[in-house]
This record gives sequence, C-alpha cells and structure tokens, in this order.
Amino acid sequence: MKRALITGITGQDGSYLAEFLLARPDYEVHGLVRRSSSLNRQRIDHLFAIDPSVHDRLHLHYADLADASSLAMVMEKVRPSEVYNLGAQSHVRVSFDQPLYTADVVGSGTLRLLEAVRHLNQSQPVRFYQASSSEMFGSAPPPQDLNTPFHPRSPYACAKLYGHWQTINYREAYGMFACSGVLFNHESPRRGESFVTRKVTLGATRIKEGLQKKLVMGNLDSKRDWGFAGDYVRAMWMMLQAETPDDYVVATGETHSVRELLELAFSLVDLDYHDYVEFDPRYTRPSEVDVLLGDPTKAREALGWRPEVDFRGLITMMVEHDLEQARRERFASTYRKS
Ligand code: NAP
Ligand code: G4F
Repeated sequence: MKRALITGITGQDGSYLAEFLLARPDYEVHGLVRRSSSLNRQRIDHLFAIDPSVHDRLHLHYADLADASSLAMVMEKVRPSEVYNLGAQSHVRVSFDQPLYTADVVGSGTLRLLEAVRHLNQSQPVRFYQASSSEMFGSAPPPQDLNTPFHPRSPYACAKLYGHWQTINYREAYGMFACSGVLFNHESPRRGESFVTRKVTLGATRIKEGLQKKLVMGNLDSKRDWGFAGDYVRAMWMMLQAETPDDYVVATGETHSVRELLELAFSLVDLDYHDYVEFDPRYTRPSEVDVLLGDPTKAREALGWRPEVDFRGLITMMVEHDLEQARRERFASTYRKS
C-alpha cells in the first residue's frame, strides 16, 4: 500500500486528487482538515461511496498549516510515502485584504510542512508535491514556462513564490524528492463560488432560472489559461511517480479573456451577457495579472501528460452542473410557496 497525505483535501483539487488516488486499490489516503464551527466536507463526502474499502482507506486528521506541531504530529502518526501540499488561502483578491495571514499559511505553511517532511525523510523515503501557481509569473509576458522570470503581483503570488523556492532548496540542500508544479488556472463544478469561472456559470444559470437578476463583475479584459482540475491532479501524481524530482508547468497552452468566458457561458443558456453583467470596482485588484498562457511542453515530453478537457468542454461541464442545481433550487422554492 502507498500512503498519501493531502493538505487541502476539502478543497477543489484535494477532492479530485483523493478521488483519483482512491480509485487505485494500492493507495491509502490521509487528509488534513481544519476545525470549523460548521462542517465543510461537501467535496469529499461522496468518496466513501466509491467502494466499501474506502472506509478503511480514507482517514481525516485535524491539523493546520499555521500550526507546526500539528503537522509534525500527523506526519509522525501517518508516516506517508507521498505528501501533496494543496492547502492554502487561495483567493488572490482576498490576499490583498489579508496579506499577513496569506503569507503565513501559503508561504511559512509550506516551510513548516517541508520541515516535518524532512524529519520523516531521515527514517523513510517521502516524496513531496508543492502546489505552486502561474500567479508567480504575474506581469511576465506570455507564453510562460520555467525559463520565464517571475514577477508576482499579489501577496498570494509572493507567498507562493516563497513556497516554490523553499521546495527547490529542500531538494538541493537535503536531496529530498520534492517537486513544484506550477499550475495554471484549473476549474470544475467543484470550484469555489467566488472564483471567476464558477461565479459566471452559477450567475448565467441562476439568471436563466429566474433566481438572480444580474451579475456584478470586475475586470473583463484579463486572460487566463483555463484547464480542468481533474486533468491537473493527474499531473501532480505523475510528478511524484517520475524517476527524479523536478518542476513542471501544467497548462493547456490556450488563453481566453473573462469576456470570452461570459460570452460562452451565457450563450450555452441562450442568453446575451451584455443584458445582465454590471461592473463594480470592488471586484478589481490593486495590481492585476493581465495575461497568463502556459507552455506545457516539458510536462508533455517528460511525463507524457496531456489535458483531456478543453475550454469549451470545461465551461459546458460547469454550466450543465450549475443549471441542474439552479433547476432544483427553483423547483424547491416553487414547491415551498405552493
Ligand atoms: P481551494 O479550493 O481554495 O482549497 C484550499 C484548501 O486549503 C481547502 O481544503 C482549505 O480548507 C485548505 N486550507 C486553507 N487554509 C488552510 C490552513 N491554514 N491549513 C490547512 N489547510 C488549509 O483551492 P484549490 O483550487 O483546490 O487549489 C489547491 C492548491 O493549488 C492551493 O494551494 C492553490 O493555491 C493552488 N493552486 C490552485 C490553482 C487553481 O487554479 N485552482 C492554480 C495554481 C495553484 P477549508 O476547506 O477548511 O477552507
Ligand atoms: O478566478 P480568479 O479569482 O482567479 P485568479 O486570480 O487567476 O487565481 C486563481 O488562479 C491562480 C493560478 O493562476 C491560483 F493560483 C489561485 O489560487 C486561483 O485559483 O480571477 C481570474 C480573473 C482575474 O483577472 C480577475 O480580476 O478574473 C478577473 N475577474 C473579473 N471579475 C474576477 C471577477 N475574478 C473574480 N474572482 N471575481 C470577479 O467578479
């Protein structure tokens, strides 16, 4: 049995990664969860239905990236062979409101986890994956790959860059099997509701079903290289199965503007976004990343990784999911009123 430890298992990527690993009978999965006053397990509840063995192969542990002692205790208790560091305050706009908290969890949190892994690595081999981000490229002109100089444009991106370099330094200094995956934006029906793709697919479908009248947005001109989260967690796993540790860019190699995203999502429900979208500066950022476009050649050639879902397929998948959800909500409210 391989034993994987995932920080951020309750998030979008953590849930897809856990699902991917549990589909393989040779994996036991351990996830870190944070204590909160209300349970936040919607993205992983369904995993227990994969097959009866999951009840013995999926385990959750309370810990926090801000708390070094909790990380050391879980590491010692679980003794994983693979560690995936996906936990983060991952919202770029929010990082401007909470820069110190973001730096602590995203930057120092990675270092705390690396220290716990280094300690365990002295008695057994441990492979480490760091969830780095294309935000680190910031204002560097596209296309971006690992030879592109970083120019971060938010507290979140600066903190991710710190975690990226710490990961590389632990590999070089201690010979650890540590990889940094520089992943471009990836989305899914499980994407948090305040990220732009999900905000748009939820907005378009709720407007279609009469549950919402307008959609208030920020900068429509920025461009992103959007892929499907299910494809991207496969790349994370592939990095840790390689013979030698290395860093990779994971992207589709295509970029689209927020405006194109609006056009597509609204057209899928036969609406014109111009009739519903309004601007509010509250959704802009003090410094913006204008264009992200990744070059995934290295991941394709060295790992054999390729994305299976394209931009249109991704937004269609999200719109279909959210339309079904909006219909259920409309039906429930009509039923309550009758
Ligand atoms: P997400 O949906 O926001 O999930 C973040 C996860 O981190 C959640 O499980 C959250 O737990 C957990 N977390 C937050 N603060 C924590 C703390 N102090 N200690 C432990 N866990 C904590 O993010 P995602 O989209 O899955 O992204 C996964 C990782 O990839 C993140 O590191 C993100 O920054 C990075 N990344 C994402 C993208 C992308 O486009 N999705 C691209 C590049 C890199 P709760 O459920 O309790 O809040
Ligand atoms: O969906 P977003 O919030 O994602 P962003 O900032 O690119 O960050 C995401 O991808 C990173 C990888 O590059 C991850 F590391 C990070 O954790 C996160 O997952 O915004 C995308 C674009 C931005 O240019 C933003 O200004 O959409 C623009 N936008 C326009 N109106 C909006 C809105 N973004 C949000 N969240 N909400 C709006 O109303």
